[in-house]
Amino acid sequence: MPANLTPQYHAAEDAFRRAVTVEEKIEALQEMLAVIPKHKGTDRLQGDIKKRLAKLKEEGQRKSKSGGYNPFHVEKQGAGQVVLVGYPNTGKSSLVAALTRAKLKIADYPFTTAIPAAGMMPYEDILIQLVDTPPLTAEGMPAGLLNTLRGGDLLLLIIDAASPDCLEQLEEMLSLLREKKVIREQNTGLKEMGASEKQEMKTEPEVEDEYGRRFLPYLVAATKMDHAESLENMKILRELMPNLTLNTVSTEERELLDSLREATFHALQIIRIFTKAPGKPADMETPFVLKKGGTILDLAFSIHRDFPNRLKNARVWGSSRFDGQTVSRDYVLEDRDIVELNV
Ligand SMILES: Nc1nc2c(ncn2[C@@H]2O[C@H](COP(=O)(O)OP(=O)(O)O)[C@@H](O)[C@H]2O)c(=O)[nH]1
Ligand SMILES: [Mg+2]
Repeated sequence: MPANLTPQYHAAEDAFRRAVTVEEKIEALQEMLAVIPKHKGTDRLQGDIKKRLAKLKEEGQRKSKSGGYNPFHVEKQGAGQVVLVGYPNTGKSSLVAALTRAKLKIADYPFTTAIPAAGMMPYEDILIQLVDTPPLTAEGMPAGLLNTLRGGDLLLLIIDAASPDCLEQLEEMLSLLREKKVIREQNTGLKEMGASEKQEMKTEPEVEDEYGRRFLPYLVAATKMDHAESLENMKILRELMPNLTLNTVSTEERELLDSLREATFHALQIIRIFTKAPGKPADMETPFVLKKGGTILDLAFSIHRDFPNRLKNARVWGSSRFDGQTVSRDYVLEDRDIVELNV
């Protein structure tokens, strides 16, 4: 029996996908349950939603019982949240300090960073949140860190280019994150890998976790490029992992820092949209940020939950065939488009 789901249901499901906090997720699931057409064809779906709701409520209760404050939960701010991951002394805190104005403890001994700390990184007209974290260890992850990672939009895996252990650390880090299902299996291009194994990894289906969230994308950055050994180490790393996209960086080199800002922006897969009121110039200072592939409807939704209902028409300057073209609600926007929404 077909489910015949309504636009109302799809809108609620959309809200669930956008939800970040447990509270938002619960709210969205309740809405889904409220508007889902009640008949045999949706029985299983209804059961599934109820199960997810129960699980989230339990999670929310656990949180409030433990006092409400969880240092490993970092509230999202800005255009995207990028969580740094790496072993001790690889330069995570220094990098966050160099890219943001955050004041962080930096020292030549390990475990200076005990809990996550965030700073905002300017990139052109937006701010991207960087989260510094306590390090991975030989035993794996410190308690709580997994939640911090899962909460992010993008991981920035940090290795120390000056260290002879950097290849080993990168491999360990990748396998740990795969094992914890934070990142998906992927062909990293290791030469010693057999051909059949590579094939298998490529065809690995995109799996989601129990909340319908996808595995996180990641970037790899090698720090301390100003060290004498770094260039040679990176040459070897590139030979052994030819398919790896490696961002080399140093707190001492402005250009490398700027390239990393840009790589981070692109990896976040976001677009910036400027809005204008009819007959007025656009506000070119503070763009709305949408996921790549975002539509007029997504833009309206991000301005206000009710906005899509009131929207009469929209005009676009930028990606449209001509300036000020009237477009439909499902028009896919591009980075730096200007949009006029009329109600
Ligand atoms: N020369 C150089 N030293 C760095 C760089 N980044 C970090 N360091 C040094 O590496 C050590 C560890 O840095 P820290 O940021 O605390 O590493 P974390 O444990 O990963 O947060 C400190 O002594 C830093 O001054 C860099 O780009 N160049
Ligand atoms: Mg640190």
